[in-house]
Amino acid sequence: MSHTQTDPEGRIPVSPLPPSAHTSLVHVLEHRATRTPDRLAFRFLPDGTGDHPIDWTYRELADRAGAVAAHLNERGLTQGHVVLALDPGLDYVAGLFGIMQAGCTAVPCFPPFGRRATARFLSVLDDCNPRAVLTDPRFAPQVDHFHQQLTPTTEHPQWIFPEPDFYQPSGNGEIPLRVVEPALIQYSSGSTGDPKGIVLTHENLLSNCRVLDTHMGYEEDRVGCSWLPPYHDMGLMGTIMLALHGGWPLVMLSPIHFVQDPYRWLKAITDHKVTISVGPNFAFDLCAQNITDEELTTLDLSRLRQVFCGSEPVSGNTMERFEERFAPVGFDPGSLIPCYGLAEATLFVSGKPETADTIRTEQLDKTALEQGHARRTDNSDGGGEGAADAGTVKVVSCGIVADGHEVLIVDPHTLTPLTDGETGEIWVHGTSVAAGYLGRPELTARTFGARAAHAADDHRTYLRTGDLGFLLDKELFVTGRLKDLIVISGRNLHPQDIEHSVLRAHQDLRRIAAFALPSDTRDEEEVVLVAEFRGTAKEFAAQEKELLQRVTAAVTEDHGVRPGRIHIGPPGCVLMTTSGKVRRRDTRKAYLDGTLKTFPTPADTATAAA
Ligand code: 649
Repeated sequence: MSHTQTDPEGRIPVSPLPPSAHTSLVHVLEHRATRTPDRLAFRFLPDGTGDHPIDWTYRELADRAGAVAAHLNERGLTQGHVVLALDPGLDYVAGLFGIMQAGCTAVPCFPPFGRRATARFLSVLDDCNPRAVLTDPRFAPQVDHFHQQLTPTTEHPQWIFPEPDFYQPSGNGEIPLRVVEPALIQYSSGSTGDPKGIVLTHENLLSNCRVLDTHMGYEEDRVGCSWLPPYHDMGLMGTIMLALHGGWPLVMLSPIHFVQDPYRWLKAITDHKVTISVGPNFAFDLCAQNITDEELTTLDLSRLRQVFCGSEPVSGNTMERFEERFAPVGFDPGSLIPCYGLAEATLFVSGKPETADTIRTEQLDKTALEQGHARRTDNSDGGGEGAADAGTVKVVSCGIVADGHEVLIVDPHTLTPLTDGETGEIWVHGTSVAAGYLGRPELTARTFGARAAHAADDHRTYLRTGDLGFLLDKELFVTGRLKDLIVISGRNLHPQDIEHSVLRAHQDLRRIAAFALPSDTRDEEEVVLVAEFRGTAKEFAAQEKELLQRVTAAVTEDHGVRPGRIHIGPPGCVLMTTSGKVRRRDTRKAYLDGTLKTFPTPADTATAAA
């Protein structure tokens, strides 16, 4: 949650403080437009090359954002969600800050171009019920069609199709600056049918900028370059907001231009004397594989000092290939920064320390790692040496945790914190952690309000990332994703949460296993529960009906799903590991095979007695 002081209407008061002390990025923009109006803020390469760059200074950006804010306020939009579905470019940046400056909450979304993007766009509209949509005039003819496809309960938004004069300050009257919480709803890139809007406060956005600033250190001549889509955390909070906050220019090109020809990224870095950039692992592979010898001769990567690589597993081999391919044109391997983060934590969670010269890789025992233990097989020195042999795996460190933030590695079943080198779920605490998911209190409580077990002195709540990893000498290694075992109607349910509800339903229920099975009657999965009852067969028979009712009520109430089947049996019916963890998959298998322990039925008893 935000720690920012707001007035009763949720507005943040305007302040004349320097950027480090500002309460929103809109204030930072205003500050820069006043102090350094003529400095270059953003440069966009409309055709992906250096031929026709468009430059905006801080003053120009602030004027255009102010014009957007004034237009919105004139239309009665002084709060509420405004979907921002413009194409990548400078107008998008003006739209972003203009929406926030108007007092509204920005909801960035890919424009509704093509079937998948349109489906996604409509599901975002249904989920956040925006008061307005800011998108390109070419979509104007489709508005009726869009409205027909929205669910009936979604109010029709105002559609705003900016023509070029939209961004021109009208010059009459005050430009509003009324910043209201929350700042932004970030839709995670997950499934279209189940969009989850992550609610970010102004403090979340600033916090992420501050920790990245601290991590990166100060550089006099910093220039950034990004081709990432501006609709998601990495291209939005990681580049546009970070550049504005830090006061250095950002050169932007469209993701389409990058994918068409990855050379354009490295050429932009060369031409615009770029010192910092970012991309997912695949981008480094594309460049290492596709850039021709002839193109290579036109590149100079010697000014690059920081290149972040995150958002998917970082491959040591990819990094090596990139280093080798571009060393002849001045690329310094020390500039690569493997990093980890997620939109639920605004963006950045960890990255290679500024002081490290090389990427740190560890050669680990494969079998041990599969069992959750990071065991070195040699004296890996972080040099990124050749391919690992069959029994080992090479993992790349995602560096140290963001300043002021905590990462816990937790056994996802017992919720007990694990020690260095043990694999578990990655939990994060800190000011960058978002307020929650829009309109989903239970999911928010489960995901953002976790507490560790057996950690009496730790009263913090944590974000459960759903990722698996381990810490080694204070560095974070990400090893995979914790499979959400129960998926019902597009919802991911953690079995341990359901089991917890069952435990609380009745004092004589002890071990529980929850898992999903296809429903017999409906075309979807359902929750199946196996629970141990601490009592005799006779006691069970007397209480069976009440037990079933209580369990059903507790699970339905806590999780919004009604268990499809419940098996209550004697001790031993839930299969456990020797260390006391529930073996859900094995219990599920035994359930299907009909080999679970059961209480004898009255008929069994009668037969036995005969
Ligand atoms: C992850 C974002 C975080 C993400 C980025 C720091 C110009 C140039 C550079 C610049 C500024 C201007 O994927 C990246 C750190 C950027 C600084 C840029 O500075 N978010 S997400 O919500 O879409 O997905 C999160 C999930 O992705 C996976 C995890 O499953 C995570 O839950 N993920 C990784 N998996 C494996 N290894 C990693 N390193 C991962 N990072 C994210």
